[in-house]
Amino acid sequence: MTQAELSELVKRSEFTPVAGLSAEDCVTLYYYMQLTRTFEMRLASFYRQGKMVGGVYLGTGNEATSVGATYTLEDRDILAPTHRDIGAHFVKGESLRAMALQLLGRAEGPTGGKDNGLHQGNKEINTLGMISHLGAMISVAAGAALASKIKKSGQVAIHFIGDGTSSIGDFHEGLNFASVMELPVVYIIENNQYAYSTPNSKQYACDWIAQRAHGFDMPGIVVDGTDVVEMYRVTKWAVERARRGEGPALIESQTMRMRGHSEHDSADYVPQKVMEKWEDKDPIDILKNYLRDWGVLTDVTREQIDEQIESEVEKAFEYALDAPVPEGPEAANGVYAR
Ligand SMILES: Cc1ncc(C[n+]2csc(CCOP(=O)(O)OP(=O)(O)O)c2C)c(N)n1
Ligand SMILES: [Mg+2]
Repeated sequence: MTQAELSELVKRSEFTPVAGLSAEDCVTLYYYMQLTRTFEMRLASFYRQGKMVGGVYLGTGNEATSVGATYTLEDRDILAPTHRDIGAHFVKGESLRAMALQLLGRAEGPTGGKDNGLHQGNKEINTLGMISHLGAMISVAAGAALASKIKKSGQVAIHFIGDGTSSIGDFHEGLNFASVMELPVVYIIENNQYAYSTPNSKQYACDWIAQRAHGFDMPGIVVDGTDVVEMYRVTKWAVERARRGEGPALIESQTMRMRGHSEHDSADYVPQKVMEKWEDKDPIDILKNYLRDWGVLTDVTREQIDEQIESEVEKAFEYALDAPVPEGPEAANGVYAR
């Protein structure tokens, strides 16, 4: 849906902006979070139907983090997403069709059907393609911020990092470099409590990963990552600070990976009680309640948005499912093999 279409649906009520977000902004955030959930649930069923192969990593529970943080960016800014951030790609301007073609490995997709993960970047919207090696993009995001500083382009970069990824050496090297060079980059830890089957208690000994920021002499802030408004507010502060030339920041979003590591994983190692506790903090439900309590959207209007999202997602996948995969010889072009 376009911004104009969404704005039309906003209930004309007295609304005091929260965290600098207008009523229209709040509805747009809802649109992107619900779009992400709907799109990803289709992927989950495609995987079960054998229509998708390989790893299918969903961001269920991470929507407020990736959507809320990315919503702070200007068009010129740089997004370095990770494997839970389909929502961030959408906010930055990636089309549903391109994303559907990519994830179904179609020839017309951004990687020509050579890959079906979130490894695509898009120069038009300043999104960097990630690689799977955890931690490798931390220095790449710092490098993009260094280029911005040298060119005086005013661009800020944000990069998402998993809790498990924060244990990798590259994390310390990258954050140290960013701080020493006073780079305009904001690192966001998506602390979703698990790295595959490893719980946080086996990952780090400190209370918060954000505490490490002080060792690099940058701000370290812990945020309730199930609350999109909080996520936006804190990230906005860090992005504006970085744009003023005051250097990097580390934000730790506390949230939960509500599904397995990938769709093959039942996550039966997560205690039932832990999952139930987080189910009560579903980021989309929290925003729905805000919208209702603030008088911004009636439930009926919100359901209209949901229906519209269903049809947009349906259309994108209908196109992608009909689109061809790359032909034999072309499928091997540009692909490294032993
Ligand atoms: C260097 C490296 N080691 C291991 C892996 C395999 N691997 C991929 S994702 C993942 C878990 C990452 O956990 P986290 O950083 O917390 O992100 P999450 O998946 O929980 O969002 C692992 C171990 C990898 N891709 N790269
Ligand atoms: Mg994790």
